[in-house]
Amino acid sequence: MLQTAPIPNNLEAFWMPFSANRQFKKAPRILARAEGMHYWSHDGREILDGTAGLWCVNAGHGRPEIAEAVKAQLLELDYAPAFQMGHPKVFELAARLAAIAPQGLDHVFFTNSGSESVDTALKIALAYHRVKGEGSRSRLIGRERGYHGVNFGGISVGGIVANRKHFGMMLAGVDHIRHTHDPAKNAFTRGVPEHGAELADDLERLAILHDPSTIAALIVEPVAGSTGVLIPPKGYLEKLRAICDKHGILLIFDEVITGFGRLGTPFAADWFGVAPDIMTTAKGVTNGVVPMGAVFVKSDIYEAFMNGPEHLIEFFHGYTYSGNPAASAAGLAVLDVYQREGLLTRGAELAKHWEDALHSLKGLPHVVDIRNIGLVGAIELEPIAGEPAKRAFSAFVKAYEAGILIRVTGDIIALSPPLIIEEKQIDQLIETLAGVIKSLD
Ligand code: PXG
Repeated sequence: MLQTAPIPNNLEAFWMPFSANRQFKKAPRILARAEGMHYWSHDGREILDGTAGLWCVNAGHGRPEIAEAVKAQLLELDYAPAFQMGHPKVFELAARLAAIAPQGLDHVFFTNSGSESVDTALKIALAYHRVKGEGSRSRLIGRERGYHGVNFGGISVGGIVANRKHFGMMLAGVDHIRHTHDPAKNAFTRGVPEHGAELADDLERLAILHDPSTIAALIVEPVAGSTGVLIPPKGYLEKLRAICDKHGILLIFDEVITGFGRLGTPFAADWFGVAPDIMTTAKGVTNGVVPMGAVFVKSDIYEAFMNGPEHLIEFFHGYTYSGNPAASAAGLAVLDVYQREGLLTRGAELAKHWEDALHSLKGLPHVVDIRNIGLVGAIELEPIAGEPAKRAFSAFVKAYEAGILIRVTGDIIALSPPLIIEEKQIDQLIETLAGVIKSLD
């Protein structure tokens, strides 16, 4: 099979998303092929995938079962209108997803991405209160450093400054609780940090400030991913749940990254034993191969919409491609793989080896913190004075040259390999990364 690919003659027309376009186009990193734990670069080098693509290829690359299911579906029924019509696989997929979801989350609304899942969840929350006769609940609360995709709802509740500052006023009536990162107390913690559960009280403060009767929902990532892996302190999510319950605020977990086995349980809600009212997912639902997102809601939320004349649409929302046949077929085949190979809990078996390997990097130059949970890890580097993000970006480029794919955000290296990774591949990833870190200026 083809192991190399030509660099396209014209790199100019494509405006690359979330990329340093000029740097890339001077020294392109083109991927030619992928299989299992590896990519192959355009010039035929094997690259160990330390990030499951972009946190999505949980079952590893090039799975023939998934490709064949999508091909068969496209030949049988390529597209079915998503509104007022259905096709078998979307119902089957929703039922199978509901069966593995945390308890009570037994209805599924399909989207095409994490960003759409988030905006869908926010709209469900607002509309839910309205259909229940509590239309005054129109405020949405997010958290500093949160990442909830790039659509207007998501950046409004999100807390990553660079993703917000260019885009005007966004949604009105949004506020944010504080983030949970406290390196002074928690640096180099293995797993869940001890300190910081009281940060959840910030929600109580906002509830008092705005009056609880104006607040529709709180959205948080159970483990913040994109901002550089922030693991919630012990007892923190439980406290958020309790405050939401006290005030009738819906709790939305954004599990776009943590869903589908990333922490060693099917969802982060399972890991922490805290159940949200709404849960957003994408990425791993199809192993990243066909765009799809899924929003899970509790029965009483779904049922609240099921009133009024039966011929009328209950929720004025949906996408042309919501639950489209190819994505649904991919989702079903992916669930088969996850279940056959035990991948939704495999991370738990590897977590200790992963943790030990990551923390072996402590003491290397510039390393100021290491964090881990399940099969997620982060290594925070001291920034170069006056040049934030440069040291980690250089680590990313050098790592790629050394044959490993890592992600960087600011000066934090994030790792989230496919859940099929073997212990010796964890060792290879971390040993190569150690060499890269030692070589940094
Ligand atoms: N919510 C969360 C928690 C996410 O992590 C989204 C929503 C948006 O998903 P879409 O499918 O619209 O991109 C995400 C996406 C990274 C990285 O390296 C993270 C994401 C996407 C790309 C890169 O941290 N998360």
